[in-house]
Amino acid sequence: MQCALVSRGFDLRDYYGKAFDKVADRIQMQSHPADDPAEVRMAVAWHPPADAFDRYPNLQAVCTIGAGADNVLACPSLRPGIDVVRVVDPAQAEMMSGFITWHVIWHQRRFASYLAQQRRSEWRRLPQRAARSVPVALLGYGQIGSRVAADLTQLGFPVLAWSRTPKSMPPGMRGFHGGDGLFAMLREAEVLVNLLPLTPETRGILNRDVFAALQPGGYLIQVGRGEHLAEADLLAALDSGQLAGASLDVFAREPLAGDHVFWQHPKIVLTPHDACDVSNDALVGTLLSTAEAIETGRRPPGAVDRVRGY
Ligand code: NDP
Ligand code: OXD
Repeated sequence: MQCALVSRGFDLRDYYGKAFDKVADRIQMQSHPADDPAEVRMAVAWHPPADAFDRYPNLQAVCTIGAGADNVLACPSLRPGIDVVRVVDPAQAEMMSGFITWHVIWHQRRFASYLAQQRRSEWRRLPQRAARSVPVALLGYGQIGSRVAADLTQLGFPVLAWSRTPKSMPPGMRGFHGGDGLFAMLREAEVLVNLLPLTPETRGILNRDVFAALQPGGYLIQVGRGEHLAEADLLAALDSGQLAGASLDVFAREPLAGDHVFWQHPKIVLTPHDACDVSNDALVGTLLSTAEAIETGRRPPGAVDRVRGY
């Protein structure tokens, strides 16, 4: 099967060439624009150019190279009826959980203060706080959120989680849903972790009302999408002390501009959208199952609900 590689700003082969080699006997990868567009029935895409899919009249499915499908769903040339398939990867959920846990403990154990003290050669012990006294709220309880919730619970943190639909939660966690549920959860939380997909309902959700509802001196861990965050509201919450700090991995404009205020902000820890990529193995599995579904006339596993937006 012919598959077009469609992205803006970087070469997908640089990241996932090994995965493409593994499926080469079944799926032939063509750089976009492909020479024989009518033969192309699937694509791998990340931030595709606006007109990218116009070229392929027989395109049936587009695989993302990530857990989030928002950048493909937003492409104007994605015709109705083309399936968008995201990668669901337990190995990625495990690594995301490690990343998030590190930032939760960074806040709980006051490592930002200790780093500042070290820079001043200052020996001073700060009050210790047990994990059980630092409630963590998760926005999103899906593939990744549920793994993070389990791991944080294991470490003793009280975990609250917000989803669109009600969930039955394991012991030690509490679930919330809907607008009222969101604010009921936030009022009990000190750390807020954003693990939502970007949809019309979730765009801009990290805003002043949400920050104000958290316990004073709260902390934000933002690993969803940059467009979830109202940047000016975050800066105001950091300035007022309502938030003690924030860890940011995703940004509305990536790469983040060199003169952006976030780079030098003393209360912000910043990483370049690096919380965790999907693994080669998971991408191989997604490519093969998508090709097989197209060949047998089925909907590919992992196809997102295009109306719901995730
Ligand atoms: P899932 O689709 O498995 O889970 C999404 C969760 O969000 C579900 O619990 C869903 O609720 C909830 N949700 C969606 N819309 C709403 C809403 N309007 N109100 C309340 N809850 C809502 O996604 P993943 O866990 O796999 O990934 C989540 C996101 O994490 C990705 O979309 C991506 O943005 C981000 N990500 C970032 C990475 C990074 O490197 N920084 C790496 C990987 C992912 P319900 O269960 O009811 O459907
Ligand atoms: C993402 C990913 O969706 O890296 O951000 O998987």
